[in-house]
Amino acid sequence: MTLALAEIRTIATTPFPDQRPGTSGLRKKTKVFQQPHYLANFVQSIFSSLDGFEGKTLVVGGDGRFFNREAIQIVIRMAAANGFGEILVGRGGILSTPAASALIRAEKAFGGIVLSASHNPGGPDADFGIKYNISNGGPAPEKITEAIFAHSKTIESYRIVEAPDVDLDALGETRVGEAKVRIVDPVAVYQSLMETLFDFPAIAQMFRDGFTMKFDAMSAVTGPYAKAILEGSLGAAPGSVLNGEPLPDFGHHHPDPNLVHARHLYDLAMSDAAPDLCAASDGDGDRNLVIGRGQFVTPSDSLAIIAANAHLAPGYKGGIAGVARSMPTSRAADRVAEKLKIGLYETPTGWKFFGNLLDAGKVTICGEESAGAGSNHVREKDGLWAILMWLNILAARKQSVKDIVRAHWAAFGRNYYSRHDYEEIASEGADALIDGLRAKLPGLAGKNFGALTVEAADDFAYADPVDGSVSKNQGIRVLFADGSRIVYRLSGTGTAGATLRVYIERFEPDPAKHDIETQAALADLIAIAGEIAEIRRHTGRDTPSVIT
Ligand code: G16
Repeated sequence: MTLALAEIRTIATTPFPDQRPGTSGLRKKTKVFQQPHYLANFVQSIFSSLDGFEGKTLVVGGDGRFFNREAIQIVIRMAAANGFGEILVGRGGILSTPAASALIRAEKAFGGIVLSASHNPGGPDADFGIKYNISNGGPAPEKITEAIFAHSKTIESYRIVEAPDVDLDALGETRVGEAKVRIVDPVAVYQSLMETLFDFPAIAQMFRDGFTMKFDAMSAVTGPYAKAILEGSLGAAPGSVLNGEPLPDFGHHHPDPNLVHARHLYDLAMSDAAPDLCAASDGDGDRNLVIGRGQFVTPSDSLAIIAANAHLAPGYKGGIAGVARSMPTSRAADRVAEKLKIGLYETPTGWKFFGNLLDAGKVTICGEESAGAGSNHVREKDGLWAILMWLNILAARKQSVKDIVRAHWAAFGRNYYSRHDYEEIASEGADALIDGLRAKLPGLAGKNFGALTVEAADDFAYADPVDGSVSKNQGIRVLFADGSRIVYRLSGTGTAGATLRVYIERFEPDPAKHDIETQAALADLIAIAGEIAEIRRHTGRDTPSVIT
């Protein structure tokens, strides 16, 4: 027996009952992950669900939040003990989610482990998370996440190498047990990929011509990427990147680039001092926020506008094969797909559902209402990619964000859209609300609510057109005869109680009616949404906690 093999220890453990991955991996309070064996049980359950990785490469990195470094040391030692041949780790334990996806693909790795709770706050009293990505660079599909959960319920032991901590800050190679551990630059591969997709010289020229922007990295993972690309390669003025240093507690902020947690950017964009573009990304770098001077762009509109203009970027100049959006995302993109005569796919919430469509070449661009957009360049949504795409479109069209959005609405109509979140409500009330809705579904069609008539109502189910797998119970849809829509679902990413999400949408073709304030434009539907689901009775809340 070699010395390395002798260092492998098998540790006895008992199952934790709560390790079922949600919308995007396992997310829990940090203190839950810090319990003895908790993280190790889940990591072993991942490895036990996989076949054929002996001697192959695993990519490991995270968003830099509290417990990131400790978790990475555990993952490295367990990956070595389980038989991976090489472990690639982003320097400092840093890899944004899209950069991890890019690295898995570029290195032809077997898969990757990303330590992140995304846009959830970080710190000892906040959240932590872990997810497994497969060899295409994308989140593990349900078949694998369910296998991981099954293993986690019966686990009796895990394997780990006895070894000192790896120096995560020194580029280069070392060994842990029999595995090679390579610490790599977390930015380089991602940056080169972006250079192949976008017209960097044209964007740089736009900055030289006086274009101004503020990008808020929210003290999370995108700081190093944004500084290298925006201020480095593209020549945005120094100071264009705000909060560019990843901090373990994200500077006590909530790294969610929405109108609540990035309110300061919205206020700046609406002020006299507004730069041409305000943008932000989230904890792990996969979400994006885009606000032009005087013009917020909803994620759903952003997806539609990107789809309509992607051909202006060199990486997409041949056109796009199709567009996919999550079911609750507005149907603005559908109108673009119709005009371009390309496929439009409606999937359940969760980026993992886009993987098969991208791999099969059915779609090029994907997006979600939850501030996510991306393309076939990786298999995750990608915050900086979306912002670079916008910069490319702005450089090519030589118009403002506001003019581009207005012109888009004039050409395609406007989908007024809003999401109302009721966060941290009691799980019993949330379940009762959804059960109550399901019970009402058969009787809703044909019912009138004010001037609106329900045309159809169902619980969304998705049959994957590539592998035929079926995912049921993916959100309650109430569809009205005028094309309006209300969707209800419970979030799969929260870590306390339940979060009810209500998605409300109304289509307005008339450009003369494109200037109504969103909540006012949706007021009748908002009231109907409360009435149908009896939101107040089930949640005890009069108003949502977050409106986006
Ligand atoms: C994750 C998923 C997204 C999903 C979002 C919201 O994003 O990757 O696909 O749309 O959560 O999910 P839910 O409505 O279930 O909370 P992220 O940025 O948190 O990884």
